[in-house]
Amino acid sequence: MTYTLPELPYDYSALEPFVSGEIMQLHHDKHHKAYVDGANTAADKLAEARAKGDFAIVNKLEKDLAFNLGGHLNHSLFWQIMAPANGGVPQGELAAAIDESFGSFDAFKAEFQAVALGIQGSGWAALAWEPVGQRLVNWQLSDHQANAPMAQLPVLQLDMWEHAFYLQYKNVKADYVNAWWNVVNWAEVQRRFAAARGVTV
Ligand code: MN3
Repeated sequence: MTYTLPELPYDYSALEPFVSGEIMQLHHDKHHKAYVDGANTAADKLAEARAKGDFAIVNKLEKDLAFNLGGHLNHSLFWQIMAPANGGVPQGELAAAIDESFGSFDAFKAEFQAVALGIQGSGWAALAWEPVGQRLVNWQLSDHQANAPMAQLPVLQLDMWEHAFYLQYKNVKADYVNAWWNVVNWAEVQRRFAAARGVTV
């Protein structure tokens, strides 16, 4: 199979003024595309290695695949869980699960924000359904793929790589995070949460 770059579900400028159209265009067309291409290259080279029975560089290829496929998956989710500003908040079962896991929506937001702002280097803040403990957990993802155990099911992710905000917010990450809450698509987060809760591992 070949990984492909998904279309953005809205115009580049749809998330303004919170995320600029210039950032969205570069982010989707250049950065996300590079991860799609990188995942395909790594997958192709792994297939070649299998065909030859030569696994001398399997260590490098597995790391390349994890990084680039991580980038592809993260960005594919990221576009979907954003939408033009609607000022919404979580509803129903998602709101109840957030309350149960974190105490309150405000407590969740404060923790998620601290997770995002505390990332050293490049990474993501991720709210995921933890299917073993049956609860929601905030993870601090290093790069695209490190610092979280397998089988976490992400329902909300925030890109904290500099390419996601620097053109607009420079080094003031807190302004980026504060602005971003305005474009969270809680209906999509709820849809993903409902699907994730049905998974057992
Ligand atoms: Mn990015």
